Amino acid sequence: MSKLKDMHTPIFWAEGHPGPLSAEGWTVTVGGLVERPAALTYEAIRALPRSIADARLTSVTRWSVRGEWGGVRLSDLLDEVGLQDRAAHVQFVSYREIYTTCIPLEVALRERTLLAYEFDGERLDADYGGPVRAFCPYLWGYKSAKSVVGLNVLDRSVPGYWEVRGYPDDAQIQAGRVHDVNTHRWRHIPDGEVIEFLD
Ligand SMILES: Nc1nc2c(c(=O)[nH]1)N[C@H]1C(S)=C(S)[C@@H](COP(=O)(O)O)O[C@H]1N2
Ligand SMILES: [Mo]
Repeated sequence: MSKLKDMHTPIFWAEGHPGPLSAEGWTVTVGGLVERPAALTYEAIRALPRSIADARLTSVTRWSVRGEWGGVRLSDLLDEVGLQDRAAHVQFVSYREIYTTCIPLEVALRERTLLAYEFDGERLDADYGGPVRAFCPYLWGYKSAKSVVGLNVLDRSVPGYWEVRGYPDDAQIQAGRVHDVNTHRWRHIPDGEVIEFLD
């Protein structure tokens, strides 16, 4: 069990649950418009500076879960590989390469956008996108690709799994009611990013 599971956080695997995934041998390739393309093992990702983002993952299907997401800031990771001048978007590629999604570089570089491997101090299991997933609290949850095996820095946004099925590419969080997974209550959220606990 995990805290996310204890709270009954929904588990979304639109492309099908991959089954258990092991951190051992896990590699994230980083390519596209970078100076030094890399293949980072799970251990190499863990060796990068660890950051904690107290923030919410908020789904367009109107639920939201808050906790301390731990991982490496995407900005720190991208510093390691260096960006080329034309870099403008970051594409995440999930395990099996069926689920992809892109976020603007400007959002990728914000302090709470992570390549996350923990929630409230526990390692993420495959249900919740372990061993490493994108975590981007500034946009709807479909931008937070799970079980990431690739990052591609691009000069344009490539529509991903949900974007080709009609969800907006900008994924701006809209005001309204969401089910708060932590408290089992409905709460109102304002437009825009959902970062701190909102009353
Ligand atoms: N690979 C993959 N990543 C994914 C999804 C998915 O179906 N497959 N669903 C997305 C959506 S719509 C949301 S809201 C969050 C949900 O994260 P969770 O399943 O860990 O709660 O994951 C996102 N990342
Ligand atoms: Mo979602």
